[in-house]
Amino acid sequence: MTSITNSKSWLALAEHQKSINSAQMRDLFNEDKDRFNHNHIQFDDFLIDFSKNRITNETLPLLVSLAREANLEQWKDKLFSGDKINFSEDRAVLHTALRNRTNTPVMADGKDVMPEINAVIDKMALFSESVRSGEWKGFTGKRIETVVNIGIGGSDLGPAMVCKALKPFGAKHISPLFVSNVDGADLAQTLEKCDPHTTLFIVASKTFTTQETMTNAFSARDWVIGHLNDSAAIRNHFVAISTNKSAVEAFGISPDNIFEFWDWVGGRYSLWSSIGLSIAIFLGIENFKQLLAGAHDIDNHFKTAPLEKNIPVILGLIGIWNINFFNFKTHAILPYDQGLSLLPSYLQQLDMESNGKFIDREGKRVCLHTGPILWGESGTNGQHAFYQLIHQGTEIVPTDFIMPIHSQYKIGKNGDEHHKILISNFIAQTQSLMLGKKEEEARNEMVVAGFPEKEVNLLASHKSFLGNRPSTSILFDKLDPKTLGRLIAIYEHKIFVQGVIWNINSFDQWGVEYGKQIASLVLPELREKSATVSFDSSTNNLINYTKKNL
Ligand code: G6Q
Repeated sequence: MTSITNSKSWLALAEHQKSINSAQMRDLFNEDKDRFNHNHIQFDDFLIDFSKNRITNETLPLLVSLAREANLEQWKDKLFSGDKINFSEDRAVLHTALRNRTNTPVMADGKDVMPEINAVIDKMALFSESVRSGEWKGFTGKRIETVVNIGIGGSDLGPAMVCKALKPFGAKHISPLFVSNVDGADLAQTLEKCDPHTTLFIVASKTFTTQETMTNAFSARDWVIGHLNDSAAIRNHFVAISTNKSAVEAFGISPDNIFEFWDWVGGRYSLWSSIGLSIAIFLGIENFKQLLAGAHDIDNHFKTAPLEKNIPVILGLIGIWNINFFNFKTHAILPYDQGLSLLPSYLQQLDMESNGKFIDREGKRVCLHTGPILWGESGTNGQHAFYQLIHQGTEIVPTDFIMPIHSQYKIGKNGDEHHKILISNFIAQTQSLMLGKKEEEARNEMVVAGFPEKEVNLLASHKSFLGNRPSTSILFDKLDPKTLGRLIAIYEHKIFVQGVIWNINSFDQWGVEYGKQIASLVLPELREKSATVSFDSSTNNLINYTKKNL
């Protein structure tokens, strides 16, 4: 395949970028009073405003042509129909089947996967309900009050983010906790909050071999057995989610307590599978199904909406425009919702693990920038920290502002004063990033405010803002399970769109596998008393210094 950078639309976009490189969004808004109208998409209660990006009326048609030239429509078909598009692992990519609430057959390797998916959802329903109702008892006959998910990466971030985001929908009598880091502090501090009689551990690991998860799981097992004085207690206090049944059984978890999933579910796309068990227990299975239903709505939208009106497509293309044509290499996720404070980390994995790749589908080095460095923090906290750089730094950071119109909580004056302040901050930020403030404007402001001339001369430039900084706003009515499902699926498909255009496989993760492979190289050396000499001088000395002082 010839590189996308030689395609007609790419070359046209490069020319177009040159012609608008110095255009100022504030002028574009002044010249076209309707700019918002033709640069937003509405989908039920979702409003996606992309008008504060550095685009003109010519940009989107060119970007959409690029998507067509990259065969996006055909790639969408391959995604949904179970083709093995994760060719480097010889796997289909079927997280969309997990939330296929219409139950139309989805084939993988010639077999409809829907019956198996539905059977696991039914098993999750029965189990989560028995834990919530108290029918499932701990070894000493007490009901479960704490559920600890032990997992890492894709087996942790999704459930942790969702349980935090949807806390108001959660059971009041069950605390969901998450342990991921092999740093013993993580498990130790979590266990301090747990009563062994009333704690259920979910060991979540697709492979059931991940060093961090297994180390934490073994220590948690020792803790339970140590407190309850009987290894038979494992049956009541441990369940597993894995594709590796034999390893789970070897750990001592009964086959009845294994929740299955499949190799065609990538770790970072797995919260929709049984990896979501902690979500189902905390929120209840009906809310878990609503989460699935929300994602399914976006799957349908992504499948059927014309490219020009397709939310993930437009977001993906604007991302390409910013990264590849403006060279803006990072992207900030700024949710104005405290519940979504883990969303930046969640999306960081989803995006950077999917598209942080320099080898294309033909095995050659790509000749363009791929995945952006994704980062972020909830608003308004970030405003008092890194927004300084976003407003006045030398690096331009495109941003996604995410905002529910209604809060999950009623508190303060009239029950909504906090939320009005939050909304006003979000809107003010997007406006000022776009508008900026010329030095002359800063000077005039200071003169009107009565500052002495000397101070005006000293400070006007410091108080100026270049503006023209791109942002996209994503609004919805209220953060609930269905809405969150939609939001996550929008980003999943956005990432897919970009991977298609960059001609990379968004679904493998050899960088992560490499980390797993090298994790055990140093450990034997740390256990060995004699001096280590087999590595480079820095590594040898780091090991030897540690051993000496351990
Ligand atoms: C996700 C990655 C990675 C994975 C973890 C945990 O796409 O592959 O984050 O989820 O490394 O792996 P296990 O579930 O196998 O323990």
